[in-house]
Amino acid sequence: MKNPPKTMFESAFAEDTYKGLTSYPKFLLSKYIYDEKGDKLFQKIMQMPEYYLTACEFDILKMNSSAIADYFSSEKGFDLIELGAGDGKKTKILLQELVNKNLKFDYLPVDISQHALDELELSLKKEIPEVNVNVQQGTYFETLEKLSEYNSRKKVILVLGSNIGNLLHEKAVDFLANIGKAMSREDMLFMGFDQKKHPQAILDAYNDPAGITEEFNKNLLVRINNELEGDFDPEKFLHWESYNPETGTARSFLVSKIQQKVTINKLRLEVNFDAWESIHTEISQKYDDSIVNWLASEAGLSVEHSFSDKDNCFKNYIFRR
Ligand code: AVJ
Repeated sequence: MKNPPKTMFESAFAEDTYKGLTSYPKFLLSKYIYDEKGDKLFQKIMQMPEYYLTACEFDILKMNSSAIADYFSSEKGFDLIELGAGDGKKTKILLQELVNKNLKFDYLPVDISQHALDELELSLKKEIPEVNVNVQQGTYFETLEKLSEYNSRKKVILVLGSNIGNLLHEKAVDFLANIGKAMSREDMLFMGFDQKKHPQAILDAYNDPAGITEEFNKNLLVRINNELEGDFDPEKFLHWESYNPETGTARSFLVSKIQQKVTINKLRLEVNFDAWESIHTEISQKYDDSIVNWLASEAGLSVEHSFSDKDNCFKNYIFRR
């Protein structure tokens, strides 16, 4: 069956998995890593010494919180809208500073997971009770659209953690342009971009010796087993990372150690792997100022300011329309 009808699939995950495993070369989409177990593994990754991104961005926010708060500030108050809030560890530095400065604002974390939002709201109540929290369950763009319809005061949109790095440039431009559509002239976008650096540091961040990143990557196979009745043996695949310093693209793969056949019942699919055949699973794009400026201009935005750590390991940019 080359082009099975849409109705054959029980979910987007099923459809995308079918497409990826019947393509050549094979691929899977990294967004499906993040079920409950994937979320937990990513929390672990953020605490690994090799995963420098989190510590670098934490330092940037810590060192520049006052200047950042001044950029955000608005006389009539503002809405701080965070796309993909996670556990809010980094955001809390900014929230504390905004509270210290007595600025008028509401914090609107946006996430697909109501559970993640509930936990964030609870921890904020304990740690920074002065913050008005107004959680938004939904997809980024539905929520942004909704908010730009109702709201007249300044919006500051926050995207931390270089989450944009999972998108190829063309998709990244779409992402930025979609955010831009929801922005008025006084609004701001504050976004993190991991920077090009020593290739070995990047390879180490995505290939830790403890194997946490490997487990994170293989969670795709585990999810296929659990949700689509697959029979992948994760042991029969190895995690492989590559980094191209010319394009700034880090790529993750799962490589079949042997020739093997995998059955996925709910897709009514048998997948054959040659020995050493790969499945591409994730990209983690690295940037420099000229790439970020180019992406911004393609999306109809411009860079107003940027903040970086002492080693230029990571940067947070402020964009306007
Ligand atoms: C959540 C997309 C920023 O690409 O660095 C971490 C995900 N993948 N280790 C990244 C990830 C492997 C992460 N982002």
